[in-house]
Amino acid sequence: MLTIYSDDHHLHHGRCELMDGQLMPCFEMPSRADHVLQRVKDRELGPVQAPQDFGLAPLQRIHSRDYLNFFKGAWERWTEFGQDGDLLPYTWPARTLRRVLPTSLHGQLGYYSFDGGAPITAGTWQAAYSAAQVALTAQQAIMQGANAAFALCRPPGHHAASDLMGGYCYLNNAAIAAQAFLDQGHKKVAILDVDYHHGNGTQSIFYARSDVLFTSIHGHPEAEFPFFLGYADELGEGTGEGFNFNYPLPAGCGWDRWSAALAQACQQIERYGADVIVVSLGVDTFKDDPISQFKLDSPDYLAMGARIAHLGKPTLFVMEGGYAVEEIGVNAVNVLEGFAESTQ
Ligand code: OKP
Ligand code: ZN
Repeated sequence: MLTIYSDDHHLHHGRCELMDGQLMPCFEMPSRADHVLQRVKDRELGPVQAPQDFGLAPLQRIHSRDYLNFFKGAWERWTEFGQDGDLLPYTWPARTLRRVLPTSLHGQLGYYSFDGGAPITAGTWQAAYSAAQVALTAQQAIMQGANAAFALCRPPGHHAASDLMGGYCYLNNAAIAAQAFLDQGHKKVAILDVDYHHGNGTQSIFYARSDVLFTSIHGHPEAEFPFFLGYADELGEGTGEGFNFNYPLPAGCGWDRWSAALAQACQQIERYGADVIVVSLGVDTFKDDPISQFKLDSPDYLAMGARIAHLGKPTLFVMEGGYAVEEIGVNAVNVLEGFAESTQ
């Protein structure tokens, strides 16, 4: 299987995040992608190629122009204040406040984010831009006939909405790739989000549309980030009604229960009749993940890949979360190897 990877992810290295009342080093760190790349090489999964540059146009299909401009220019505005620490938001237009766009940097940062978990550093725009190009380059390989490709994206993307960053995410790599498939002639794209966290950004982007089916298996939002989306009764709206399926699961969930939800999601994808599948591949469902509560073990990821292969469709894997850094490579590449072995 072809892997697309860019070293540019190293340009994004947030200093800290707020966790249980303490500032902790960011769980979303560069070594995550380094470990995945190393495992791809160790296992000789296939060639590793650098991304092409498709420019801003495919990003603008998903993200609003004002959001992209804000994100691109935010760091420079911050340095004009003589600052060089991470740029983090601290006020959001929650209930009772007005959703106006203030003129100040921090006002705008609150407007364009939904949490304080997405620090902007000097290289964050470039890293996120390159991650989107990684996804688009892997997407192109599938358009050109590959039955699968791996976009080794970092930072992740599935929490990013059309004009919101948050949850370590800035640009929605999976959504950008899904839209590219449609723009290049496909009619039906199914997204399968297996990350531990609900892909609220992806769901929101496609919620009113029937050309993208969104399915997600995740920690129940009653108890887990992102808390305010990802419930089972969210089925889509308007034209998109019946094209959104959430499978929230309780803490402690292991492979038996998780794989039963996967079977249901796959059933929806088969019923939908997708041309192509985009997998938001987070492996923070792992038993030793430091911020998650599921109990999947490394061999389970082989079975996950095999079940996805059974759908029999061209499949784009887009890297999302996974914070047990030592094991992230084994777990992510197990999904890809499980897939590859079942399609041979
Ligand atoms: C990103 B992805 C407090 C906890 C905030 C945010 C989780 C983002 C996960 N620091 N957690 O879905 O893996
Ligand atoms: Zn996650």
